[in-house]
Amino acid sequence: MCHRIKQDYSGNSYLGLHLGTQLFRALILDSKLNVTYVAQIRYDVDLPEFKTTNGILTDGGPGEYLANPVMWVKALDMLIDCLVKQGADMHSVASIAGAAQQHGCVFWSELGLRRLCNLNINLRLHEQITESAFELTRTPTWMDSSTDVQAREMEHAVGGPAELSKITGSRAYTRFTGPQIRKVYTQCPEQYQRTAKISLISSFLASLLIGGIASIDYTDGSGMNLLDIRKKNWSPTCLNACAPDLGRRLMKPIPSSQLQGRVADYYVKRWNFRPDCMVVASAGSKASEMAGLLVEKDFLMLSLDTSDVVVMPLKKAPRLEDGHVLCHPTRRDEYMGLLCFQNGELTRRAICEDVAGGSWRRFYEMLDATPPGNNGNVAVHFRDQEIIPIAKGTLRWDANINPLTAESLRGRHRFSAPEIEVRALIEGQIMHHWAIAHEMGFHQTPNTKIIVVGEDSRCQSVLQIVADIFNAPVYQRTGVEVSLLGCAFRARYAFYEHRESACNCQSCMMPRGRRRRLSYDEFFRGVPSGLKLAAKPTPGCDKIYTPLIARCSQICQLLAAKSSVYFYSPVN
Ligand code: XUL
Repeated sequence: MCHRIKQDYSGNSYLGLHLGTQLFRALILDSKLNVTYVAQIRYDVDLPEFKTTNGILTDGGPGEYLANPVMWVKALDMLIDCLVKQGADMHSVASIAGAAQQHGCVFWSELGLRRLCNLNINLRLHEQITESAFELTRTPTWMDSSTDVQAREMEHAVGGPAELSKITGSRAYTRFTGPQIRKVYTQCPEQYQRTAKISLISSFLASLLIGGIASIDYTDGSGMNLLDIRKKNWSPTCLNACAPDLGRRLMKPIPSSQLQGRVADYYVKRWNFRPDCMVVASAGSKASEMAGLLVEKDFLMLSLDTSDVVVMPLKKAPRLEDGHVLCHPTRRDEYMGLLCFQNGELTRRAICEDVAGGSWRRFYEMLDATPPGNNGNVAVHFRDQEIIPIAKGTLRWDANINPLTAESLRGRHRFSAPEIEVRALIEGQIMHHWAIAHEMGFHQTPNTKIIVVGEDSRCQSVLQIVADIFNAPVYQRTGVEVSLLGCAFRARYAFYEHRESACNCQSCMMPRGRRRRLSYDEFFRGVPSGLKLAAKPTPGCDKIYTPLIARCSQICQLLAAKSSVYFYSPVN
């Protein structure tokens, strides 16, 4: 008799955890995929003792954006407590999947490994996974851009940026984990020597859950400049270009749907998790957004969040000069294209502080008080060093600036009204995203949907600007944050997959057609994606934006040319 028929899974629930830059969030779905509990920890507010600004320590050297991993450990402890206090029954959780901000990493000490593998039920997580569990208590995050030298060294060692991109899907980027590990190896060799294991932030989360070192999944491994994205294994050439003996400090990479193991006994005893609760590989945050969307084709996702990110599904892995090709989270041997822009929400927030005293309501009213195209006023704000192009600085042009004059280098100091500043910022960001996506080979068809997600997708006027600049319909999702949902969906699917593969009974083997496991897309087909049409392009909008996009690209080129003096130090 088939245990699938015998067993009743209707009481099961599925836990998603997302360790983001500013927030750590949790979500529980019941067996019908209804959201039953959500909880969140905002590091700046709920963990003030770690003294972060927007979840990050920015008091390091130039370009350094770091975090104390103990903060994330404590946040996990508090988050589960919070779910339990709300009444969540952790015993119903059949499986857990996580996601995290990409690229950042954690250097485990020998002591840390011992403590992780022997979690003590009498202590809270952060009382045992303390600073001594790590060789670096200020560990790099995705915002860090302090590894320009190491990035160029890695490219040089593998035979150039194109070769590195051919293997790993990206040329070397400062925030990618390989250059970050190389910086630790060259600048803190003793700490590197003592490091027992290196986790990405995502696999660090899974490690805390299983009480042992978890593997890095293919999606997040693709953001390291170390994974051969076609062979799905660490590239020996890239490992050698990064640091000695690196292979033994990393676990073998695994598919995102693979189980890491069962939840550690600690969670069973402390919060009443069931002993067979499965922990699935954690993935990168954008891969998790892809998994949460439940849209199969003809779309581009624009995530307006701490970073702004463009993500698109790819059947094959193209060779890119810039931008990233990552393994797809839910489709074997498929990929996703990713473009990340450093100047997203934090830049919008800084301008909002500046012109509207921090009031988003006032900020968006200002946006509404200006016409599409802003009468030719356009600005590019790379307050933090931008990723594509590598550039820093702000440049404002009004309609009178001639790009071929010296004036174009200085631009305007300020626009004549704060409203113009607001529209110039938003339009400048979206035009830049459009231009780079097209440079990277994004082809729009008449069926293309632009799906806008993230914290800053709440404003209708912003969505209208996206529709007009992309000249395509814009869709928005209702409900909980898509990355978090992606985690819970992946947990649900992994439970299904595991159950299917564990079953060898006669009724499952016959007829043969019934034995075929549903793909992720098939499994969730019919589940509402929560997408709704949010904005249609205004007729004639291309006449306004086509010339403005050209001017915006000229501004970006000028900023990149100016910045190259300060930021590029090619390796001989
Ligand atoms: C993507 C990237 C950021 C982080 C933020 O490459 O660096 O989007 O993933 O979580």
